Amino acid sequence: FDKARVTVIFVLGGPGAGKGTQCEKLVQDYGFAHFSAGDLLRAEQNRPGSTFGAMISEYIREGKIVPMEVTIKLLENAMRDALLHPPSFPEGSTLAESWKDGKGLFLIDGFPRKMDQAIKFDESVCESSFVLFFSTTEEVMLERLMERSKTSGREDDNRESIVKRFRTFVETSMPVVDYYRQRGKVVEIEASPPVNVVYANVRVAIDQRVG
Ligand code: UP5
Ligand code: MG
Repeated sequence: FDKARVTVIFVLGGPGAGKGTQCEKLVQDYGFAHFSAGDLLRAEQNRPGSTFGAMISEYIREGKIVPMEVTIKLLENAMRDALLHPPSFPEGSTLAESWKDGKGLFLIDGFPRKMDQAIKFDESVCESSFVLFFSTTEEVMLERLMERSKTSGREDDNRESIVKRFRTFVETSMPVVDYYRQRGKVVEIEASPPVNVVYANVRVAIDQRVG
């Protein structure tokens, strides 16, 4: 992707930290296209005719990272499609206009979460402007995910999978956050407070860096 035409913000944080919740709000208020790597993988898993369905399902239940080729391809396709057919946004989304000039604004949620993905995406797709990193405790995340499990239907919202997801996050995904932190790219947001308090801090970070 032409760096002048796309702005990419990576949204990272542990399982249940609130990445998806905060991204939804940013989509409404600013006019970002939001792509959750996990959502794209779940859609691919359920797509009739997909050759990856069983593999993805197995990885997600085990809390492991799906081989990067699959995830990067899904993200690239989604981004390309959004540039060709810009999403529509509510009246007043402050940055929505830029899509009309052929510019794309992307929130990439839950990716990259392994070093190989980070390096490959930066090299072959696009470098991110910065990383929004939501940090909170496992206690908070566990409580949120157990509550969500009552209605989410996600096959990884059970205690056994959640513990595995936490382990992968610490061992495999935190090194990615640290890698970007060393490059001065990480904006860390305390994610334990109520949604709107977290969001107020997110807005400050976005307003300072995008627009
Ligand atoms: N909630 C949110 N914010 C709250 C707040 N401030 N106060 C109180 N409650 C709050 O939120 C979780 C729940 O908490 C919701 O019920 C919400 O209302 C509440 P959500 O916004 O959904 O959190 P999020 O961080 O998005 O949690 P999610 O479960 O989606 O994170 P994961 O990172 O675990 O899941 P993801 O979908 O990104 O990935 C799933 C799996 O896909 C991975 O484990 C992996 O196996 C695979 N994957 C890959 O292989 N490669 C990738 O690149 C990406 C994923
Ligand atoms: Mg999510």
